[in-house]
Amino acid sequence: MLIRKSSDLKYSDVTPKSVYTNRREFLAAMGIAGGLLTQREARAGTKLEIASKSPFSTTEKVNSYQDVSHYNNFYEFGTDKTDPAENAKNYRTSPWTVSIEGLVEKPQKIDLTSLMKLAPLEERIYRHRCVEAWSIVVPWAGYSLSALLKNVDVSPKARYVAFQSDYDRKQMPHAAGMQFPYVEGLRLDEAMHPLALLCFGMYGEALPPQDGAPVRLVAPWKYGFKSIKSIVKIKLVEKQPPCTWNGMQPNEYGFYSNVNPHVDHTSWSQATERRLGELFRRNTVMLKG
Ligand SMILES: Nc1nc2c(c(=O)[nH]1)N[C@H]1C(S)=C(S)[C@@H](COP(=O)(O)O)O[C@H]1N2
Ligand SMILES: [Mo]
Repeated sequence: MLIRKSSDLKYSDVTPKSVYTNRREFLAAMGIAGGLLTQREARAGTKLEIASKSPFSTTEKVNSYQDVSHYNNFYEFGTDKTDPAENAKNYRTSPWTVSIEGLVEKPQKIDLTSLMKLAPLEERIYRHRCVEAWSIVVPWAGYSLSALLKNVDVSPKARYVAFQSDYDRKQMPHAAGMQFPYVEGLRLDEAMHPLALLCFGMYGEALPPQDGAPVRLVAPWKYGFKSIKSIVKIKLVEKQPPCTWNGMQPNEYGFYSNVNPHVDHTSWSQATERRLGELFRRNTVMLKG
């Protein structure tokens, strides 16, 4: 007799047809919807339900999916731009929970499915500018981080939001170039700004691992390194939290790091940028919010 692992069982093997055709309700009734649906919905490439196109979008031409998913900074998966696409392939992003803690009235550990349902997903096309003077234009999917923050009742003492990425040595043997976990932060009013996006997808699909699956920040008015990937913790704090790049080279990577063509990096100009897929450099413009 063939002994099958429970993971090989189909729903039809354990569930009467009348029930599994209504799988969502069935799972919800069992109280396990969170876990199982997360695994399905979090998988890279899964189509997302997008409620609207955001008026915050840029009208610039979007880059190809290929560019955006094969030219990445994600040091947990290696320091070369082509490393993450290769090394993050089998990164497990489910089950996934984000802990929201610190100076909030309602601290919680929230699973990805519940987190995604907190607010309707919008498509936002943002230009995304790396401090290394390249840029891309991406149709992200997510909602304003403020929706999450409002949901946990931030206490009046909180002044900053600290973010932390996942760090799993076993899954990230190529991690190099910095101390992990990767951490970032925003001042509370910046985090509450509607442009700050809690992002779950791109091009209408769940994020691929190399772009920060299953949930990342996108702060388009700041240099790319502020947009922390694969977030597991969000903590409301009173003092400016430590940030990975800022901690390594404070004069080159400021805490605020708003994109500004008039303020050069210590080693190169920030006046121009190379848009991925284009031949000529273009002038960097400040984001008009
Ligand atoms: N956890 C984590 N988040 C990260 C990084 C990283 O190395 N680790 N790199 C940052 C930098 S420098 C940039 S430019 C953007 C790149 O995002 P993208 O690969 O989706 O374009 O992610 C940011 N978020
Ligand atoms: Mo970057």
